[in-house]
Amino acid sequence: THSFTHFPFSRSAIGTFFQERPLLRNPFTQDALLRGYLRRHLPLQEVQLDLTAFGERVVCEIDDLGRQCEQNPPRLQPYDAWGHRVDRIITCDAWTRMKHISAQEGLVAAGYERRFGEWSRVYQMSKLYLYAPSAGLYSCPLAMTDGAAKVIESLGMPIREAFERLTTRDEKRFWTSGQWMTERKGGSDVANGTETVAQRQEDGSYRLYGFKWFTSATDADITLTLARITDHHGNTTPGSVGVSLFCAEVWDSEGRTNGVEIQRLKEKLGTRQMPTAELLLDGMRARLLSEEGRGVASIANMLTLTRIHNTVSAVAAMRRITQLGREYSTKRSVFGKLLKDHPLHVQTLSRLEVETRAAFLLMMEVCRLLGREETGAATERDTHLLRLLTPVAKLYTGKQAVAVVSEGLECFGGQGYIEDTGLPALLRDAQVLSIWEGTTNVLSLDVLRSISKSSGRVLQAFFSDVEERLRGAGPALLPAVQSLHSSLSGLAQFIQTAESRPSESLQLAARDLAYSIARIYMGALLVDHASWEGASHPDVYAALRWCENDVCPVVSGEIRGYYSTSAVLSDSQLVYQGLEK
Ligand code: UCC
Ligand code: FAD
Repeated sequence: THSFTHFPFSRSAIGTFFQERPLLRNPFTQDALLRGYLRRHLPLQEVQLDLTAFGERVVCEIDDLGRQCEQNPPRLQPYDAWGHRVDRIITCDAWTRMKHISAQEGLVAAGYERRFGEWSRVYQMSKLYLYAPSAGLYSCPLAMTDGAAKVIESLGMPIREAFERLTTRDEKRFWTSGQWMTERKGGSDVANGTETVAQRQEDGSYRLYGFKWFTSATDADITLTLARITDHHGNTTPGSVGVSLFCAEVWDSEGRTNGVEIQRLKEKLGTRQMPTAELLLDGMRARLLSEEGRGVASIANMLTLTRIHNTVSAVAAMRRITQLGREYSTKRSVFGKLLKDHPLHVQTLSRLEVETRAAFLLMMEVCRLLGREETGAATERDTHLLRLLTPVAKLYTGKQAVAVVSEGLECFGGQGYIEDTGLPALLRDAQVLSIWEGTTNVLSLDVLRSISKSSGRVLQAFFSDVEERLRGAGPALLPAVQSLHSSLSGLAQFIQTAESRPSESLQLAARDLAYSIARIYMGALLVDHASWEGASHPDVYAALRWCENDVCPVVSGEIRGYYSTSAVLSDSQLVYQGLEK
């Protein structure tokens, strides 16, 4: 029964019912799996306290700054009032605050201070995982900054000051880096796409001339970029062997660009919080970082880091939408009861939760392996697994994030589609995660590359690691273990035939193979986590649920003939039917 002192709507134009909003609560204290994972692997009070405090800062300060970045996107001022080129990128104060906070909180530094030894990357990435969905895409420059620091470190610190600035906690000294690889001819095919040339100067530096088609967070202090060194006659070497890696400062102390004209800022579906520009390099002064012709191989270290960051952002987006979705279900009442009391709605959330948990454990495993590699603790198997799982995690979670966030938005009904709830931005920003840093197909081919370059040792590492993880499982997990064992043997059979396949057929199978590796490994990690003595019933349930899916799609693809020559023809006829010549 309702009692009104007057009729609803009589004095007010908008009625009396207002839906309570879903509150962002401390993303660390609310995250049972993250807490469980750290209890198991890094049970330090110091870590606990830092992440709790940081989670609080995300809620009370950072989330609002992230929204401000979305509402005040960057602008380009190409000229001053008198017609002089100024090439200024104007960003909002919140974006600058994000830079300061990132330094203070050591969001890059923690990876290099190595305070927690081989667990330092797990600690750093846990923090970034809490930060990313509220960061207004500041997670992007941090990814590239981390990648640049890694490259510089791995090349023996040729530019010590830059390394020190990229990894400092001092906000006044902190630098970020860009990663300019993509040109108009190709972002995936860098070896053929790179047209930028580098002319050697008398002092040993270079000047770069070319056009960079996508440069994100262009307000960065320095950048790593690729170019072809010209010989005395101005000629360059085509292909990958002609590409070298350079480092350049983007601005001088007066804020003028270093031989760069900013052509325009891109108008993007998402990631609107940060500038992404097209740049004409017109004599940009740069320093050669790699050996001549080793540019692609040398930037691979950066790609490893940025792909891991991409994975962290993808999983973080899934976790954010599931946290907000379940929160909302305790506040929204429909058909006479709260959403949380509608089992079908809870089943929907539960499916998202399983996806998020599997993705989380894969992300953490890659971070753990990275930390081990960087502290000399990695076994040969760890190194192979890191090489394999980096592209696998990036390609799988990038896609998964879009699906989970999209379903997650639906959990808010119409409100999920409303801009100023902040929810739609999560979906927009997730869509890029499968495109940049290597598209799904390009990374699937990178998985093949990692396998073939190691003469099968990468796969051996994978099989033995999965088997080891399944060995410790208790009886409650038996159906999951059986499903994974049968998938493993299906995968092994597929791989046995791989050597005799034409390369086109292998390429056709690459995506399904990468998905199979991802799903099997995620299953093994879920089983492993659920077998830990501190595991809970939901941990076991998540493992069982995950393994009920088809975790090895490459086997079903093979049975259906997806990778045969006739499939190539049929796919082509299907796709191009009706296309006018
Ligand atoms: O998109 C970008 C920035 C976005 C903003 C940052 C966001 C970060 C996340 C934030 C979250 C919010 S930057 C652009 C990213 N671009 C790409 O990822 C390029 C995609 N294309 C590829 O990945 C290709 O596979 C290439 C370009 C890396 C290689 O193609 P090729 O030319 O066919 O390569 P090759 O000839 O097979 O390889 C050349 C060398 C080989 O070494 P050597 O010469 O010793 O045999 C390869 O083994 O590079 C080595 N290599 C690798 N090494 C290639 N890929 C790798 C790898 N992944 N790891 C180790
Ligand atoms: P293409 O290579 O033309 O790909 C087109 C399609 O072909 C894709 O679906 C791809 O999967 C498929 N494909 C390509 N090769 C193969 C193959 N061999 N087999 C099967 N399929 C294939 N780049 C930078 O260097 N620095 C940046 O800071 C940066 N920021 C970005 C920001 C945003 C918002 C976006 C959207 C992009 C950014 N990029 C940046 C560029 C990005 O890395 C490239 O767009 C991406 O790598 C793909 O390259 P491409 O656009 O040339 O696509």
